Amino acid sequence: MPNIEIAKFSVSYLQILDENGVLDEELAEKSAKNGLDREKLVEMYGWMRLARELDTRMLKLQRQGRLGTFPLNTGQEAISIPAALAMRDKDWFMGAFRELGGRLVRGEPIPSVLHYYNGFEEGNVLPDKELRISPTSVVIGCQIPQAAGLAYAAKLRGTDEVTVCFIGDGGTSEGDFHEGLNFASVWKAPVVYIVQNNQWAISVPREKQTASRTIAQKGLAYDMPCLQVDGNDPLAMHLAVSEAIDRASKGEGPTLIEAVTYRLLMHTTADDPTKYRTEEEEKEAWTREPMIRFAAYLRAKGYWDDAKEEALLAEVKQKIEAAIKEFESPVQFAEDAPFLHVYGTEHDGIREQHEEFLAEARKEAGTNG
Ligand SMILES: Cc1ncc(C[n+]2csc(CCOP(=O)(O)OP(=O)(O)O)c2C)c(N)n1
Ligand SMILES: [Mg+2]
Repeated sequence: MPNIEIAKFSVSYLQILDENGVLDEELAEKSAKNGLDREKLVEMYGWMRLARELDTRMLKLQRQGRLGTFPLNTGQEAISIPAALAMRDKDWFMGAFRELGGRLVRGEPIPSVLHYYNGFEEGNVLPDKELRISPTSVVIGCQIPQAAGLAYAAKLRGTDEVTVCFIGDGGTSEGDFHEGLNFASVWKAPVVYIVQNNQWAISVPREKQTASRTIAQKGLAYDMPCLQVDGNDPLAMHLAVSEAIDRASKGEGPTLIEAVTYRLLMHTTADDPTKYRTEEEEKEAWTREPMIRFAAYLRAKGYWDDAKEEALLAEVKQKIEAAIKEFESPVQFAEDAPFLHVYGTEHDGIREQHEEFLAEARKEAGTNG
């Protein structure tokens, strides 16, 4: 029997700014033409600094008993922030739970973030629906087919709106991942899937997660453009996401981007990574984190200096403290509020559960009516 090659595949890797702040000039030019001028670069660095400081401050609040459990974002700022900056206002941001920076860029208020992680679902009720940010998806993978559906609906309505959906490396082992990608590809749904491959799914390391050499190649099975990107390089992420959004908005369908990064801190505040990984591994990862190389690059370009850093830090800290003050001032969320906002339209099931909940609450309060 003849052995005829019927298909050949390859996966490419994109990096523009390496860990030493050294640039690929040709690609950098492409990135500048794509909108990353001096002003946009400095803006991006500002968002990254805000996200890093907020993460650090939230960890302290949690340790002081002033905030509930939350997932740490430190080290992953160069993924959701450039992605959100590459998005247009009309696009949809569909997060998992490790996209703090991107949410801030899209306009999610810091007090909303804090309320959510303090156990109030109301943190997901954003003051402005037009922000087009989905609620946090704690159920791993559930947002993947939802993103395909949302994108397909936008297409059916005749818009050119694109959905940008985030997933963790662990999320790619869920059935939802394959169902979502399959649907998106068959129906050419305008969606960009970004896998934040941070090497860990709580205590499960990347090599136990999948035997695939790359996570990007999982898109090949669905004949979807796919690539691996240095997820610690904000320039590369911005370019990759911009191009994918462009393709999707022109009706050319979905893209899968594997953003390679590292979860520098614990999974959530309830986790202790010293139980399952070494200090050496963490130390090595810190040498590749995104803020140091980005600052070095901006300084080399003459866009950044100590005085600017100091001023930015003061501004960011002030913003965070003001948000904490707002978050900690008395607020009354109605105990039945989730029944009113989780679904966009009322339906019998929810109405029934709502009534049951109110009856139970009245009984507990001893008022019985
Ligand atoms: C369906 C489901 N199964 C299990 C969990 C428990 N869980 C929460 S986070 C997590 C690991 C997720 O890892 P990954 O997708 O790599 O995202 P990361 O936390 O690294 O950002 C697991 C298993 C869950 N939330 N949902
Ligand atoms: Mg992970």
